[in-house]
Amino acid sequence: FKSLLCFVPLPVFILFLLPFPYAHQSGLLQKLLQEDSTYDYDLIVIGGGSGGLACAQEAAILGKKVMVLDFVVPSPQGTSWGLGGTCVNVGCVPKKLMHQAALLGQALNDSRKFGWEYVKHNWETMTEAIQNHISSLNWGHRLSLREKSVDYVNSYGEFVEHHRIKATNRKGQETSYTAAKFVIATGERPRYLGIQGDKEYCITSDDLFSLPYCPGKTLVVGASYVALECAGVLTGLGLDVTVMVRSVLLRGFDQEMAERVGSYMEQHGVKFLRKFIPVMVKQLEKGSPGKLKVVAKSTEGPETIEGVYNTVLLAIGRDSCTRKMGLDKIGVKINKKTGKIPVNDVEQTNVPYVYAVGDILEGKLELTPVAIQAGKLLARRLFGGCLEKCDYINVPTTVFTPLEYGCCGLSEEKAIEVYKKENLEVYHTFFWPLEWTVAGRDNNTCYAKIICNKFDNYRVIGFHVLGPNAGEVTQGFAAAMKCGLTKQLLDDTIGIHPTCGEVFTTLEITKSSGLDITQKGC
Ligand code: FAD
Ligand code: NA7
Repeated sequence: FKSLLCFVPLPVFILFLLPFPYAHQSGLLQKLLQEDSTYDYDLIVIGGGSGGLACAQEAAILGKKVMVLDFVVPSPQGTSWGLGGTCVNVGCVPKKLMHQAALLGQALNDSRKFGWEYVKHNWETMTEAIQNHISSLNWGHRLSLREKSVDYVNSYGEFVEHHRIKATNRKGQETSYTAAKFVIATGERPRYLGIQGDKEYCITSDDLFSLPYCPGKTLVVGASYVALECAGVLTGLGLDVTVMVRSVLLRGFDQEMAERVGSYMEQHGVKFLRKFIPVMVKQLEKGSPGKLKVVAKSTEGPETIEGVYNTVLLAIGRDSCTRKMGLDKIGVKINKKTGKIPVNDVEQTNVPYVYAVGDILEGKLELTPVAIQAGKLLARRLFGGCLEKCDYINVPTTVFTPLEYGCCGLSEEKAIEVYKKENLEVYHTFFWPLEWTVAGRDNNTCYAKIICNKFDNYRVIGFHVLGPNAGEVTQGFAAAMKCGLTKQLLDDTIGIHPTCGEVFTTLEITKSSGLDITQKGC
């Protein structure tokens, strides 16, 4: 029975047998049900991050016997952390708190115009406060699992045979557990360049937020959102920061917006080295921070350059944690190149009793709320009789660069690719937040853009905003887009004055008209 059950989920198998009275009379059905209950757990979740914790807790609320395994392999620099996964420990939470520290620096600058005196920043005070907050979140997660009777095991999970995993703890002790169903939610870890000196001397976002000393003059390698956010934070804290860009900024995002993000950063102190990649990192001096020499080569020709930095931060992408967990032993398919796991629309892998959520999914968004939603709904479908699937369309997100960029729906490039340029109308404008006027901050920098499908009642299919609190602004409009937001509905909405969000209720100028969008006043 066990080998059969590896390929056909039990409920489906039982349904299939129901019309056969023999199955019932002979006790076959009962045996199958007993087989299911002979596992240690109804569900084992591997990975205690955003997706895994959400799924495990929901399954426990629905009365199931659940275990979560979470284990952090220390970074090459030796950094490690507690329960909660990337977002809580080395992602969204410390990143947004450091972004806030940088914004406060900007506000302090502004405040001088309003009569306040300047104060200095202290890296250690900031990281200590942030790490204390993270510890409280780690503790909160443990408590929450205990309250819901979810067994939490701080061990590395690895499949050894069908329905069975081996859990290895920090001391190397191994225990084995079985479950009827498994959810893989192991997330990703930062990638390294594979050049001389990278693992020895470079740090990643895994190390930055708990770095015990101020990183000093920093080279950030990579140009995606993690790279630009980290570069923005460090510049905002007063450090000398250079970003080494291999090709474009924010690949996958609207490129007009990406360039606007970059040019604001450039105007506010971030240096960009475009079309270069590092080929060697050499230590010149030890220390906290020490001194590193970086040799880089052009992506367009034979030119090489050198630079000396205190810290080199790699943000060149993340690798899925799927290759060292015995997935081959039970036949779960992964994309050999990316390590991502393909799933169907109910987050089921090719092995029916094994599911996956979060960053490791192929072709899905890598965001905490997406992982949480997918994990929660998966548990409800598996154990609560619910049918709702995770909707991966029109997911809003925000890049927390010094000037925040929020978006929902399609980039202009993608919209043109899908709908063709002639079927679209793009409305846009610059805007000047009132708070920026007295502070003397740049006019004609904040920017709003919507992309509408002319042949679907001018439905808004892309929403983009570059400005203060873009995350807060975007969230509400994302809900409106879920409800089918059109240009007319935006025009019919009365704005809140004076805010940044109100700009979307008064958009008049189309991009195709070529009319001037610069602002003369607030
Ligand atoms: P994770 O949260 O990564 O959790 C996976 C857990 O599984 C980890 O604890 C890992 O150690 C553990 N694990 C791995 N393998 C095993 C194993 N074999 N056995 C046991 N445990 C294992 N998202 C946003 O929505 N907003 C943001 O602002 C944002 N900012 C980010 C900033 C940075 C710097 C980074 C790196 C990410 C950011 N993200 C943000 C993305 C967000 O953190 C991820 O999308 C989210 O954490 C994914 O959740 P997950 O459950 O897939 O995996
Ligand atoms: P991404 O989104 O995968 O982007 C990687 C960035 O690093 C991107 O700008 C790449 O440039 C650049 N890159 C990749 N390899 C190299 C090398 N070898 N040298 C120089 N630059 C390189 O990674 P992130 O870490 O920012 O984010 C990944 C996920 O983590 C994200 O979705 C969140 O969930 C958190 P390219 O454009 O390819 O030329």
